[in-house]
Amino acid sequence: MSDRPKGLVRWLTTTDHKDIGILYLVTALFMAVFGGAFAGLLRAQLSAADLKVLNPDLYNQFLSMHGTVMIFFVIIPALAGFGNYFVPLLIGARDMAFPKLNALSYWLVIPAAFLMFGSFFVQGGAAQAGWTGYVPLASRQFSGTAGVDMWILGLHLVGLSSILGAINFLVTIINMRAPGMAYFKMPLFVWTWFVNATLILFATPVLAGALTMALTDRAFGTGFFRPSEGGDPLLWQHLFWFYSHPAVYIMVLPGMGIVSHVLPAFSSKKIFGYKGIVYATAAIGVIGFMVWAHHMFTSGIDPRLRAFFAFMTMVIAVPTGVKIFSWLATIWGGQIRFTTAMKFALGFIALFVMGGISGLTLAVVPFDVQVHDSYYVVAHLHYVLFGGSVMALLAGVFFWFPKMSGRILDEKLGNVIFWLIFLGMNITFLPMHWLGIVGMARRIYTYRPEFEFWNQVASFGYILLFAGGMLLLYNMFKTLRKGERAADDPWGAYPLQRTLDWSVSSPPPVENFAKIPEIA
Ligand code: HEM
Ligand SMILES: [Cu+2]
Repeated sequence: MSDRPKGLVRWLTTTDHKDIGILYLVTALFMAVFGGAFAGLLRAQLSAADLKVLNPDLYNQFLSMHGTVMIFFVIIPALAGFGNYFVPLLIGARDMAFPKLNALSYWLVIPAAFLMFGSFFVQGGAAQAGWTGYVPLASRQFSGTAGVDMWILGLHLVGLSSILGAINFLVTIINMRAPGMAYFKMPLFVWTWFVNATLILFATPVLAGALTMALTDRAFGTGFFRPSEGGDPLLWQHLFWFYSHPAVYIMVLPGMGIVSHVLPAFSSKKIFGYKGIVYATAAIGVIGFMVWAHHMFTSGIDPRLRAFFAFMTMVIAVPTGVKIFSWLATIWGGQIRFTTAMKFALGFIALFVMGGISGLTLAVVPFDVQVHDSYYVVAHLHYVLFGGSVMALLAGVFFWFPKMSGRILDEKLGNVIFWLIFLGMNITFLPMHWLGIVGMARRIYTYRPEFEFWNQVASFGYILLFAGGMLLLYNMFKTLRKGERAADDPWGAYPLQRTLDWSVSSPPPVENFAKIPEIA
């Protein structure tokens, strides 16, 4: 047990779910620095009309890579990091079901990242077809250089990583729960990963198939997406969004799980409506597969299909609403402690609700037709992804850092970080709703002068976000070196919640439990 290797060898050879969780999290943080820097370049170019910070080609490359990196290399791996670290702990297991497979899932991300970032240095540069890789833009005809091929292969690898990870999560959760932990006794973070892994298993292979078809169209002249060969570019959109809509839930469900631990812990109450949240999570998972064509309202699909997808998109607000009300009822009348984690969890609710409401407006076909491919969509997607996933992740960072490192992040700095990020996020993305409504197009490297004012505001917001991000990194380094030591249960969450993460030392020992706990 205690004879595991030290230093670099440990990290290169580890199969401990906690080490792998940390590897995922550190990788995601590292990628966030790049993804965030790309965003800074975009915002610099857009900080005034007719600037020449980036040329159009480079703008498109950074835009495509920013979206791809943030989604596939930041949010998804970070959630997998928390999942790897905490799912086994929370169900009272010693590790994931397949520890070596788990290590493989992590290590697949590294060559994928090399393919993505390496593509900037090949002839023609990185992919320019957006993170959605729409054909024919991503076809050989319009993107003939290697960038798109590397993008496809990189996504293949991260997709494989997620699929293997999902299998591991499912087998772990189904088979390795401690005696007495019935399904309806599982902590909510475990439930969200259970549903999430199922989503990944149904959705990600479809993406892999679509990517393979795009690759053979490009390399071997097949015609899946080429009308001249009897194919159809719309097929790409169907397959892509059949994955990517569920993917937005893949990116938010575990975040909701984190929030479902943080809110009760700092309200001194139990979560309100546990079973309702479980059913709502499952319902979101199912309905999430019936809404993908809301991304295709302007692509000429049958109006009756549009009506169906508009309706289903609105239906999904119901289980989401159930969760929001459960969270609000959880904090209602509680003794609230405004720790940094709690602030991020509350910020998550506020921003996610706003993203959800703009999503509802986009479900209204005539409105979507007006604002399609405008900044309104960019605003909406950032409220959901930044406001949803990233805020929840940051809540998780402040909540679980003591468990993982044995030290508590500086709360005074945490407060500043929260406000920089919360205000920065709103200052950056709120004005984009108005820009979109008045007609500023998405994915364009410059704009007409009348759009300048709100773009300047948005770019100013980036500076706040940047400062918040840097301060977070500083807080982590500082805390790791000489932060306050954490007790087993630094937040006093155990007596009421009884989740097993707080029942072991901080950080937990190898194999987590000296004796597998029995759940009463
Ligand atoms: C983890 C958080 C983030 C995620 C998941 C994310 C995701 C995305 C995605 C998918 C796109 C492509 C949008 C499109 O298809 O038109 C995009 C575009 C963009 N993002 Fe982000 N982003 C994040 C954070 C940020 C931040 C912090 C900023 C800057 C403050 C930012 C600024 C931009 C800009 C300027 C664009 C280009 C929009 C355009 O030209 O159409 N993003 N982001
Ligand atoms: Cu969608």
